[in-house]
Amino acid sequence: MKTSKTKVVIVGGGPAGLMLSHILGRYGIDNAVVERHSMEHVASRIRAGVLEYGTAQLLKEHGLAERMLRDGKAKNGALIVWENRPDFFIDLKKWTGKQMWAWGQTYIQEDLHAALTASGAQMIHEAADVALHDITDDPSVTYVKDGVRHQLKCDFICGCDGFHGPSRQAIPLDVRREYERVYPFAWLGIMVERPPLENFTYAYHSDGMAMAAQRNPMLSRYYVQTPLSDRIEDWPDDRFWATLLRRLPENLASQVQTGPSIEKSMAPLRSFVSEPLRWGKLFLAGDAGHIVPPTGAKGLNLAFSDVFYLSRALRSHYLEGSDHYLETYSEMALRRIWASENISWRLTKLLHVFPDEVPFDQKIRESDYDLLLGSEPAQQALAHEYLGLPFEE
Ligand code: RFL
Ligand code: PHB
Repeated sequence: MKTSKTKVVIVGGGPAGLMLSHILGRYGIDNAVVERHSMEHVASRIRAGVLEYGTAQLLKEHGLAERMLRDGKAKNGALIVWENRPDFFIDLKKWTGKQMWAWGQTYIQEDLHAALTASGAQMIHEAADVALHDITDDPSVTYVKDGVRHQLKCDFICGCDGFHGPSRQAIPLDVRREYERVYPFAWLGIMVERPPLENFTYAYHSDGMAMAAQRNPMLSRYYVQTPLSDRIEDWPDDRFWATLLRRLPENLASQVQTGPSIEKSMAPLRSFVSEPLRWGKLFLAGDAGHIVPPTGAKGLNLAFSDVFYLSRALRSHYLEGSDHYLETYSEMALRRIWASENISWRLTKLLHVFPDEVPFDQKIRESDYDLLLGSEPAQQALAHEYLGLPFEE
């Protein structure tokens, strides 16, 4: 076994892991990223497309916003459309004075990889059998690369290895509390090389939700709610487009430019939080500690706010000799996480048809929407929640 030492081992090289490595590198804190897949595999996963104001600020602050500012699009909010009811715009600009950004997770991943490569950061891709050891005392991470077993000794382990990674599982069951809601439907998403609709648009329809998203002037992303039991093979492009167009109001359906999908994927919806986010010298960040359904566009943004809190805590520890932020990391990050869980759950409930619902549920849903249409305080509250809470001091 080959043994080496660093200060912080980051398990997982998704957006949370690479962003954490990038920021720690800028603070001069030695770290290594250990990722199971190849960079190409990680970068090919099509996911988020909406960046909160705070996420965009974090990218700017750390020299990663050049491409977003050039090729991304600042947006004033998102649109909700509703079968037989007026449209509603979640007006971030009006109620918060701030904007969000249309910018893809895959581009951020590419820029992070390029920045880390340029700075000579330690990124170990295609690492097999990654395991965490001795977390409360003398932590280390082992892995196998090209048939050779390695051990990385460290001061801290940051678990940024997503929902299925080993980090959360390393926290004993009698310490870990998990809160979960699994939804009885999925989102089927497609990517198409056609100009998008002007607005990110969530559509409520009695057949199920539909959504229009965007990546750039020639790349659109669309989603439809499907039963959990459906498979991608059940959804040839023709069926997808017919479903999407039926669920959108006529004025928007007529603007959608259809075409052959270049990617198609299915995601079950889940709300999940694991508490606490720290155990001994292990800290969880991003999807490793929590999952939101995509309806609020919060997953990547939460991963980045965790990374903000965790990088500040490690900087304080190494550069200022204070452990205050390490001690409060879990509690502080969880406050923001639960706020995002809350809005993601409420938007999911508002916009989807649940297979087991009764007419009462539909009446409540319509009443929730009518409240939004008619109440400025409700509009203002939703705008603040969709924008995302500010990072805590
Ligand atoms: P990731 O991206 O899952 O990365 C975790 C990394 O850990 C690696 N890993 C391991 N490495 C070593 N050893 C092991 N044993 C390992 N096991 C796993 C994995 O290979 C992977 O590279 O987690 P991270 O970094 O926390 O980032 C989270 C975000 O990716 C996620 O929250 C968002 O994509 C969620 N999401 C959205 N978020 C937004 O903020 N705005 C959106 O508009 C948005 N849209 C979406 C979304 C997620 C979606 N899906 C597919 C779930 C739309 C969809 C459809
Ligand atoms: C996306 O751009 O893929 C996207 C945007 C907003 C959401 C979910 C997904 O709520």
